[in-house]
Amino acid sequence: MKATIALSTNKYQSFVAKALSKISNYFVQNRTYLKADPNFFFMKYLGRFLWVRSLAYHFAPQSSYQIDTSSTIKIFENRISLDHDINDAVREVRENGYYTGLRLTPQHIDEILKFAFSNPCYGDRKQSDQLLLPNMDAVKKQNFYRVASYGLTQENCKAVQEIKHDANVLALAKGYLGREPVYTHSDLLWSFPGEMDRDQKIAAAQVFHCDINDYRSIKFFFYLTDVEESDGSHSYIEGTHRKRSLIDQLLGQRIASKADEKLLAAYDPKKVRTLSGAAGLGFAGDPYCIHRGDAVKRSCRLLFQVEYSFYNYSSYYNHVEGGV
Ligand SMILES: O=C(O)CCC(=O)C(=O)O
Repeated sequence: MKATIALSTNKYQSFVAKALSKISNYFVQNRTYLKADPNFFFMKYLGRFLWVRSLAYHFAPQSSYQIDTSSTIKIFENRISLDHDINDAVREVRENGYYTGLRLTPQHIDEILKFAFSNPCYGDRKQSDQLLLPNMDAVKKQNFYRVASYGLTQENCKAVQEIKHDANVLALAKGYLGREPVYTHSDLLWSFPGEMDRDQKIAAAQVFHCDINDYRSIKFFFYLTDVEESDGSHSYIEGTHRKRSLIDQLLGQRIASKADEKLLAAYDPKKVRTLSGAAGLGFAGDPYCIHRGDAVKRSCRLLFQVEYSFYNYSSYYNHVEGGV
C-alpha cells in the first residue's frame, strides 16, 4: 500500500515538474523573442488570426530588406518553367492555397544532386551528426536517421542560388505577397523510410500542420527525386488558408497536435490534394494552408524548399535553424 502511494506521488511529482519546466521554457523563450525581435513576438501571436492576416496583407509596409535581384536574374539563364500563366498561378495560390506546375531544368537537378552527393548533410538536423552520402546506393543504405538536412551549406550550390533568384519564382512570390518578396529561408532535405513516433513525425512535418512564419508567406518546394503518391508526396487541404474554425485559429501552429483524421473530418477529406511527380516537379503554397509531407515508405526523397514573406524575422530563423 505504502509502495503504491509512493509510486503515485512520484508520478504526480514528475508530471508537475515536467509541466513547470514547459511553462518556464515557454516564458523564457517568449521573453527572448520579445527582447530580440518584438515584431516577431507580436506576429507569432497575432498572425494566427485570419482577420489580422487579411489586414496585414492590405496595410503592412514594404520591408526595406528585399532579395537582391539587380544583377543576378540577368546572369542566370537556367530558368524554371511554369505550366501556366503567372497570373493564373497566383490566382490558384490565392484560391486553393497552392499552385503546382513549376519545373526545374535538368541542369538544376544534376547540379543539386551532385552537390548532395559531394557534401555532408546532418542526420536529424544535428550539427554533430555529419553524413556523407556519395551516391543513391549510400542514400538507400542509410537507415539510422529519418531526415538529413544540408543546413546552410546548400547556399553554396549554384543551382540553389538560381532557384532563389529565378524570375518566375520571384514573380509568383511577388504576386501572392502583394509586395516585393523578402527571402527568409531555404533547405535541402533527405527523407528516409522507417518507423517514426508521433514526435518524430511532427518534427519531420509528416502530420497535418500549418506554419505561421509571417502574416503572409509563400513556400516553393521542388522534388529532386521521383515522388509517387503515398510515398513522400506533399499534400494540402485546399482552401484552409482562407477558412478556418476560430478554435483552430487560436491553436495556431499547435494545430499539429490534432490527429490528422480529426483535421480531415473538420475540413473535408475530399479537399486533400496530393502532389506527386518526377524529379524536377515544383509547387508553391501558402504555409498557413494546412499541409503535410506524407511519410516516405520505399524510396528516399530529396526536397528543396525556399520561402519568401513580408519580413525576415532573423532572430526566429537563427533560433530555429540553430546554425544548421
Ligand atoms: O516534407 C514535406 O513534404 C513537408 C514539408 C513541410 O510541410 C514544411 O516544410 O512545412
